[in-house]
Amino acid sequence: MTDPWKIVEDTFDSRRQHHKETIFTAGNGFFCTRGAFEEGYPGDRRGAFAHGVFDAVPISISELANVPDWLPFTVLLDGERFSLDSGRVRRFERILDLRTGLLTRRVEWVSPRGRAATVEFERFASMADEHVALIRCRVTPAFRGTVEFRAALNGNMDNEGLAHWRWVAQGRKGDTVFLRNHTRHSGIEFASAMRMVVAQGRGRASGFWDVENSPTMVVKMTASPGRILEVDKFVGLATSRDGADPVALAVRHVNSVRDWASAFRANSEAWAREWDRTDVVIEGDDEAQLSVRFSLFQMLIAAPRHDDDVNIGAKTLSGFGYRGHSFWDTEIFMLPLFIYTAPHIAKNLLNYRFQRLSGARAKARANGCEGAQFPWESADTGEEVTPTWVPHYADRNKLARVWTGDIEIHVSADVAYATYLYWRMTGDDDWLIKQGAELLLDTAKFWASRAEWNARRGRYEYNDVIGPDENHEHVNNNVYINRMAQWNLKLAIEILQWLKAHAPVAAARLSKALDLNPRRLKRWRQVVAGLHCKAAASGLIEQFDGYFKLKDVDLATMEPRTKPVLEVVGFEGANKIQVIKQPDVLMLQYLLQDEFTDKQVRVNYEYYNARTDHTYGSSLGPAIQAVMACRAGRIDEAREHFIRAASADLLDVRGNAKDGIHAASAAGVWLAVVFGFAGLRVNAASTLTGAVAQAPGGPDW
Ligand code: IFM
Repeated sequence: MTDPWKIVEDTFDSRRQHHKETIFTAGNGFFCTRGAFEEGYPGDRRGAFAHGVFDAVPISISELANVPDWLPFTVLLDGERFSLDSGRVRRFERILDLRTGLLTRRVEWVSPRGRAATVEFERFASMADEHVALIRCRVTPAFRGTVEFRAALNGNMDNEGLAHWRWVAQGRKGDTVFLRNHTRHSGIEFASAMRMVVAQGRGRASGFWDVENSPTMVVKMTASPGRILEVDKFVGLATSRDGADPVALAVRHVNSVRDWASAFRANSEAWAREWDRTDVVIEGDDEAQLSVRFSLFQMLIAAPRHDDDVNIGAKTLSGFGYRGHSFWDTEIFMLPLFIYTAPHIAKNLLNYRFQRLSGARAKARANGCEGAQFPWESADTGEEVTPTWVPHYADRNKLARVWTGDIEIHVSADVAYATYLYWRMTGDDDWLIKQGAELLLDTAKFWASRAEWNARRGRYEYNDVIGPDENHEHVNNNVYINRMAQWNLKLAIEILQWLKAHAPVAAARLSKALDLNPRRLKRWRQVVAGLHCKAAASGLIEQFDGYFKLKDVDLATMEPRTKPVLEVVGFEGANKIQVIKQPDVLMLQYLLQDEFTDKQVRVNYEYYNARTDHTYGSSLGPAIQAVMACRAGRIDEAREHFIRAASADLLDVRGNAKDGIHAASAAGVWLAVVFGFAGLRVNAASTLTGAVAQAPGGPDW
């Protein structure tokens, strides 16, 4: 029977180790560590990432640096190193307890020379003190001899070949060993400190090996059959982002750990508070229950609770994928979860954007626009960090041009959407006045300046863009972009009115700072009225100009298939057919739900559902598709879409879970449950008075 709180693995398959490293990620919102083994395994992708610890990298500008490794813990049975790639594994079990974040591994092992023992590891990143992590190693020998435990901190880490760290110092302060490194370019310091404590059995000798960049503590014990030997490794982690002296901080935190039991109790209590706020209970379907909890767990360990200068990457802190960069995934998929369950986290994430307005302004300026154009991929500084070229999927020796950083412009409206949703749901006027309003007004300024007047057709347009569906590049008038831009502009006009009435000083300050003069506001109204957003009489909405003229391909004729349609037909081929990568028109209908009748949703759902690459297209798609299937009355299909989203990582549907958790999909699972199956409707998208939504020049659906 499935335990709805536990992810269980009962056999180790080295071919799946990278996938499982992602699944068994542990963390606490400050840092996360992939589920690599303490003692290592050939070819493992060891990785730990801490929020905000970026360093320079060619082409992609900045990436989260794989921080010094706190895991190393080796065990020697009579001098033979315990390792799953040698000797004989009689039994293997690994369990992640989602309730407390405890990761346990139990291996019955026989060494090449025949020493048998049960070796168990437990680890957790404390949710009570995010600068603390613990490992416990328990050995039950079936032989007489010695067991040696070696615990280390390892600064020799890289990002799959790219080295970010320089060794600075290491040493010992009493019982505590520390290691200090700093990033090569951004100059961020990372300090780790550890203590080793014998919890059961008596140490025969203990020592400290001052190995450069890998300080190691050693305990050697006498083994006799059935006598448990248990050693704990307590670790403190801190960066120069946390204080001027990260070593002192790391040492202070590790020294605050009294013992395993009390640290685990505090951790469990902190987790209980998280689950109180976030848990979703599904009765009668343990698999669905487990996958929802797994998704929520991944969100909770990635969420910055005490830092409002960082964002959550598209792969959380669980892998090397997308180099730790953040996308619209945060605002549209993850933020709703936090807005409704943990608004303090949502606020932190929105402040990250607020603090990067200058980067967004610089991007707009560089494109000849005004206001704030948020980057498609964002890292530490807020500048655009999308790579312009990446290795081609068909031939890694060739390069493919990436256009998203240039023309996937909808992210500015997505940030505005989340800003508004946060305010609308929390009523946090103070934040709106000090931060949110500027985000809403400056994104509107961008949209007004980016709009092009088409004199022949007598309308405003956004040309040469990419909408959420990235199968089609360089399109004109993507309806998601047009309508979200229009919504953003209308909202800004209303917010300014609201500010004038409720916070006149802020209204005056922002009007002056952003030059919101009458001429500019008149242009905003003109763009709103003149933007092209039309539907056919049937209610069907064309995704962009000319979409309906593209070749209509029956997806079934491409089966069986193991890769995205984009890779089957190539970049140019994808631009010529109607197959889409993820919801686009439906995404719009999902966000601005009040604007569409059930009939309009049904018509568009039927049309676009049949033309979406659900299995191998974007992982962002299935969850939203599930919500819209519910709205269209297609409950069986909704379940299929939901399962696709829920198994994206657990079953590694796309074969790339090794790169990290698909964060938007994980958060989307919650959206599918709450807004899809449970049918929660919140009229959050309609503006303040509703007046603007009905103003002349609104969409013509
Ligand atoms: O933001 C997404 C995009 O919508 C589809 N490609 C992957 C990105 C990161 O998850």
